[in-house]
Amino acid sequence: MTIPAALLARLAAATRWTVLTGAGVSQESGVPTFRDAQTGLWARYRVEELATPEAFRQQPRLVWEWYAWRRELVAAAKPNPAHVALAQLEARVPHFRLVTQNVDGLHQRAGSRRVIELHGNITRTKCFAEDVPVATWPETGEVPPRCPRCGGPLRPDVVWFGELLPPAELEEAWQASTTCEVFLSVGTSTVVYPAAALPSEALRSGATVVEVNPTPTPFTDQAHYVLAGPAGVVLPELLARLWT
Ligand code: BV8
Repeated sequence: MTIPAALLARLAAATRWTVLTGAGVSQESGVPTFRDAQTGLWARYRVEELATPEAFRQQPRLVWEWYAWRRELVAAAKPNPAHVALAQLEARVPHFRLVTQNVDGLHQRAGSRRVIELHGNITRTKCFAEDVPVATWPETGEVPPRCPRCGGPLRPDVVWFGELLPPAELEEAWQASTTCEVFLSVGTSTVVYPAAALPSEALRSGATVVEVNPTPTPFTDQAHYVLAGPAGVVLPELLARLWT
């Protein structure tokens, strides 16, 4: 992987980094990306058809079981060198912000201490009616299980299409994107808004913007640098070139 000397110099001098990650960062952990075609049981559904409140209202059992399947897959997955490199970056860079679209919690399992989760976390559950977290519930065999307080159906604590992002996390991500010196957009197809607007916001605010992705995205032409490789290879290489 050739990393331009000018980029290495810029990164070495920067004390304020913001990194935005997408499903590509977890791809090398065996977690399928959204661009990957759905497999097996879910092959006939598109993500946009399942990850919506309407889908849950119409087919609560199907949507709950899709997330239960993804939760098991994520629980069995291990953080990969990309997640580890980002945790190491957090320890080395004075002002480091990690913003993720991922809901798999692998950044935290790799040691990242501060993760801005724009789209929630699949390991957390909340009440569909009250929109408040629910940690435990009586296992009655009913699917989806019911909220112990109001009896309404439980749902995963993630942001579905057509739902607003958590305001605090979105504001923090916006701040992190408009005040950083360098912005890395890693493993995202840059198509889902408002998260997909963050790289452009960083560019507009004067940051040096780097895209890390093996394939081009709608943002590729605007990035200052493109490191066209898997995050699990590029990010450890970047650290090795900066700090050895
Ligand atoms: C919102 C959590 C305001 C759930 C996700 C019409 C009606 C309603 C809304 C809209 C509409 N039209 C547009 C919208 C807005 C909509 C949107 O942007 N839609 C898109 C499809 C056009 N956005 C929303 O609805 C958002 N809310 O706008 O609220 C509102 C409210 C009402 C009405 C209007 C507006 C909410 C969006 C959040 C949805 N939730 N996830 C769950 O996970 O189940 S989105 C999900 O997909 C991800 O979180 C991520 O954000 C998104 C894209 O996924 P990526 O992470 O980018 O992954 P992807 O698979 O796409 O790409 C992987 C990339 O990795 C590829 O580029 C690949 O090349 C690369 N890669 C592969 N391997 C590697 C790699 N890179 C590095 N290393 C590797 N090894």
